[in-house]
Amino acid sequence: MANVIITGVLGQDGSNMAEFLLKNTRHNVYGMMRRSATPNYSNIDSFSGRSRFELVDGDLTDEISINRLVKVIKPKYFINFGANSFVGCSWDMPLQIFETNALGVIRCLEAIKIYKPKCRFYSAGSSEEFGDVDYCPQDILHPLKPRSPYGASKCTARHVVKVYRESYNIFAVHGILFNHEGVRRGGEFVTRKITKGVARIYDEVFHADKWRKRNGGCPKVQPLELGNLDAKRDWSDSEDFVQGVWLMLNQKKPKDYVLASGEAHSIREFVEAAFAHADFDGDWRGEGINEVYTNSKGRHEYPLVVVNPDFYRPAEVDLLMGDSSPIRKELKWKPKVSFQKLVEKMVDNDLKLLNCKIPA
Ligand code: F7E
Repeated sequence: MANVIITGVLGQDGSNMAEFLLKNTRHNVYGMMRRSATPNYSNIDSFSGRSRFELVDGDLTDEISINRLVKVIKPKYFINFGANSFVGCSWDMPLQIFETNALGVIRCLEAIKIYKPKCRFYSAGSSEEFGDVDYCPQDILHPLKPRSPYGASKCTARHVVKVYRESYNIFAVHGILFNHEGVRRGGEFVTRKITKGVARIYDEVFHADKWRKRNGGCPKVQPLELGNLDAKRDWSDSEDFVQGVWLMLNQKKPKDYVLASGEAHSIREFVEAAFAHADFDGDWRGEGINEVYTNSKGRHEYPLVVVNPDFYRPAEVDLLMGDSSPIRKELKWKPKVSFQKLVEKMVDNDLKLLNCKIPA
C-alpha cells in the first residue's frame, strides 16, 4: 500500500484516475484541488467518502504548496493531471497557461527531486504538441509543431520531463494523449457541448407538449452554436486512458507512449452521430458560416446546429490521429470504448441528467 498524489482531481482525468486506483489497488489517493470560491465536486461524488481518499489543497503555480505535499505525503506516484486544458482560451491567457502547464511541471519535479526522488511522476502530454502535422497517424517521433499557447506549453513540459529524467534519474514519463472524453468532460469542450446540446434540444422538442398546446405549430428550438465543423480529432474514452497512464507508470524503465484510438472523425460526424442517437434525422444545408444542420424528420423543420465564427480559433489544428501501437504491443494496453459507444454513452448521460427518457 503506497501513497499517490493526483493533481486536478476534480477534473475528468483526475477523477477517473482516482476512481480507477481506489477500485483496482490498495493505494491511498490524495487528490489535490486548487482553491476556488465555488468548487464543483460532482466528478468525485461517487468516491469522495472512501477512507483511502483525501482531498488536499495545492496549486501548481505555488511551489510552497507542492513542496509541502510531497514532503508530507511522500508519494510513490505523483500523477499530474492538473492543467489549464482548454486550448480555446490559451490565446487569451498564455502566461497563465505556461505558469500552470509548463512551470507547474518543473515545480512538481523539483519537489520530487528534493523530497522523494524515488517517486514516479506522470506528466499529461497532448496531441496538441503535434499541431500542423507532417504525417498520419502521428507517433511518438512526430516533430513538435504546436499551433496554440496550450500546445507550446505541453511541448515545454515534455522537454522538462526529459531533462529531469536524464539529469536526476527520476522515473518521469510524459504520455501523449489524443482527445479523450466521457461523462465527466467539461461543457466547454466540443464533444460535451454537443451531447449537452442534443439533450437540451431533445428536451425542448419532445417534451414541449405544454408549449405546443399553448402555441401550436413548430416547437421553438434554440440551435446549438459551433465553430469549425471540419476539424478532425482522434477521440477515445478517458476511462480507457487512465488505465494506459497507470501502465506507463508501472513499466520497468520510464518511456513515453502515445494513447489514441487510431481513428479520426470530424466535428460534423460527431454532431451527426450524437443527434442520430437521440432519434433526430438531420441534414446539412448551406455553406461556410451559413451552414445549418436542419432537422428533417416529422412535420416540422428546425435548425439543430448553426455556425458561430466566435468559436473559430486564431490557428486551428485540422487533423489529429494517433498511432498507439507501441503501448498496445509492449504494455498490452487495450481500450474498450469505440467512437460510436463513446458518443452514445455521453448522449445517454446528458439525456438522463435532464430526466429525459432515452429513445429505445
Ligand atoms: O476542440 C473544434 C475546435 O475544445 C476540438 C483538450 O482536452 O484535446 C482537447 O483539445 C475541436 C477543435 O478540444 C467548437 O476548433 C468546433 O478543432 O473539444 P476541443 P481540443 O482543442 O482538441 C487535446 C488533446 C488536449 O490536450 C486538450 O487539453 O473542435 N470546435 N466548434 C469547437 N471546440 C469547442 N471547444 N467549442 C466549439 O464550439
